[in-house]
Amino acid sequence: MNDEWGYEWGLPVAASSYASDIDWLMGLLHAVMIFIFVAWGIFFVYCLFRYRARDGQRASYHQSGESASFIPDALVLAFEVWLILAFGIPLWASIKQETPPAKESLTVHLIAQQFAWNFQYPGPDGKFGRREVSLVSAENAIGLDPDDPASKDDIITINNLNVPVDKPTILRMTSKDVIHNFQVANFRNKQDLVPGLETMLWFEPTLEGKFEIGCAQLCGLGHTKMVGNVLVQSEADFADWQKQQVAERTGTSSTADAGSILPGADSRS
Ligand SMILES: [Cu+2]
Repeated sequence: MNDEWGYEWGLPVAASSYASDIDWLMGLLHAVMIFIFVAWGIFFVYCLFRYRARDGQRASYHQSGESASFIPDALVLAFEVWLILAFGIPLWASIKQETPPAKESLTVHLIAQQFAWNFQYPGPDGKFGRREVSLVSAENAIGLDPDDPASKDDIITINNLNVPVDKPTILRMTSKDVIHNFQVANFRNKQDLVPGLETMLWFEPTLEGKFEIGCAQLCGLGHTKMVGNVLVQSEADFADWQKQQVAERTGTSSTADAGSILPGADSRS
């Protein structure tokens, strides 16, 4: 399984615009924690020898200098506050609050269920077909309304998310049953999908390739099987894929000249 997505020792290949910032923060945190661990370890061993029981001398259990004891704790505290204020909160805010504008992004709806990921693309008309709970069936997993004109060219995929490279993708997500969590480790992101709510996640892939989608919220017996693929394609390949999907969906080949789902992508041809 691991070969399929190219996992090796260490962190998975960083493949989104914010992945390297998160990796830098994780690296900093680990480096300082290793330093603190080693420094405390050396100090402990020193104390074991320095204050041990010897001939004619009892072991000393009590600290003599009161004032110096707070200094290491204060340094660790100062580091952690600095880490949170200088890096953690700004990075979190930039990912969570500075969503790319929808008109420059690909927007996809994601409806999770036990145990699959259903993706809905708006199609060339740029409009998402209406979804209706009462229409949900084995064949119509997301309850797409066939009478809605906007639904005619929608692309529906299961467990496969195709996205263009170097363009933001915005996922508008919900769940049909229980709480799931969309995660792509290569993008360094994660977001809950909650029944009755719409949650949002965005990412801008920086590498073409196939990456693993995993469910990061224990959601039932099939949880571990709830995996999918995100295929990051060049803009041209993505446009070809879209045309092919729309042609299959509408049963015509005349859609080749239809507009792209992707705003600003039509200049290619
Ligand atoms: Cu799940």
